[in-house]
Amino acid sequence: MDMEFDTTGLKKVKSGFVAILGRPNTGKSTLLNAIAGRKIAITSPKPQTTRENITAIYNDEEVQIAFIDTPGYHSGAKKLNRYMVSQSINSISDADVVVIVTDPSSKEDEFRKFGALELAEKALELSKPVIIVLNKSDKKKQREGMLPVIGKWSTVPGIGAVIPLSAMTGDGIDILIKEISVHLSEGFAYYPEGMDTDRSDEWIAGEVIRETIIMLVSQEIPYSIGTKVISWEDKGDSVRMEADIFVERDSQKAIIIGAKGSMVKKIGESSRKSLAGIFGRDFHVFLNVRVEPGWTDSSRGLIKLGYE
Ligand SMILES: Nc1nc2c(ncn2[C@@H]2O[C@H](COP(=O)(O)OP(=O)(O)OP(=O)(O)O)[C@@H](O)[C@H]2O)c(=O)[nH]1
Ligand SMILES: [Mg+2]
Repeated sequence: MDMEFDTTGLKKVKSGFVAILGRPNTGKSTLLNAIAGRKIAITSPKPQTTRENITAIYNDEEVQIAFIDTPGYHSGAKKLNRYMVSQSINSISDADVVVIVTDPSSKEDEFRKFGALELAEKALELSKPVIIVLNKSDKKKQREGMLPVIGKWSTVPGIGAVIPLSAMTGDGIDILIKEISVHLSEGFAYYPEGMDTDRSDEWIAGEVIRETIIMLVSQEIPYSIGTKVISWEDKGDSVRMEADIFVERDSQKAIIIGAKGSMVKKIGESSRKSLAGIFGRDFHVFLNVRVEPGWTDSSRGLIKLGYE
C-alpha cells in the first residue's frame, strides 16, 4: 500500500493490511477478535451481523498486521445490504493479502453465486495473494466436510494456501499469521504501539447494544435495528452513556419497548453487563427507541445512522 506518513517513533517491522472477507456467519468477526485478543467486533449466530469494515491491529516482534473485518458477502437488495457488500468488496483494493473465511460445517456452497470463489476471483484479478480459511475446525461436521473442500480449492489457480482453523479456540491462528507474513515486506509499522483498533470505545459500545438486541429479539427485527451512542460521560471508574435504538416501523418500536417497557429494560441490563465485561468498568445505560421509517432502504436513513 502506498501511503505518505510520518515515520517518527514508528518501529521497523514487516507490515501490511489484510482484508478478511467471506459469506455471512462464517466467523470473520470471531477471528478478528481472536487475533486482537479482545472484543472489537460484535458476533452472533445470525447472518449479516457486521455492517462496516472494522480494523484490528496485530503486533508481534516481527510483524504488524492491520486486519480488516468486513460485512458478509450476500445478495440483499436494500441500500443497507448494498452498502455492506460495497464495504467488503472495497476492502480488497487496499489489502496486501486477502483472507477468505469459509465454514465447511455449513451447507453453504462456496463455489456458487455470492460464494467465496467469487471473492477469491475478485482478489486474484487485482493480483492479491489469497488465503482460504476453513473455519470452525473444532466442529466434527467441519472436519468431515473438509477434505472435499480442500480438493475443490486445489483446482483454483492462484490460491496461496488453504488453512483449517478455529476462530473460537484460536487453534491454527499462528499458522495463518505465518502464512500472511510471507507476503508482507519490511517497512515501518503503520500504527503506533498500543493502538489495537481504529474504532472508539463509544462505537464499540453502540455495537454491543445492537448485539444484545440481536440476541434478545427474534424474527427479522435485528435487520431493522440501528444503534447510535449519543452521549458518553467518563466518570473515572464508570461510564454514563445514552444511546438511540432505531427501528423502521411503529410495530417494531412496540416490540423493542415490550410490555410496560420490559424489553428495553432487559436490553439495557444485558448491555450493561456485557459492557462491564468488555471494558472492565461500570456502565449506566440509558436507551431511547426511535422510528426512522424504512431507514435500511433510504440514503437519508443510512446517513442518519452513520453508514456513509
Ligand atoms: N464452533 C465454532 N463456531 C464459530 C467459530 N467461529 C465463529 N463461530 C460462530 O459462528 C457464528 C458467526 O460468527 P461471526 O464471527 O459473527 O461471523 P461473521 O462471519 O463475522 O458474520 P457476519 O458479520 O454476519 O458476516 C457465531 O455464532 C460464532 O460464535 C469457530 O471457530 N467454531
Ligand atoms: Mg461479522
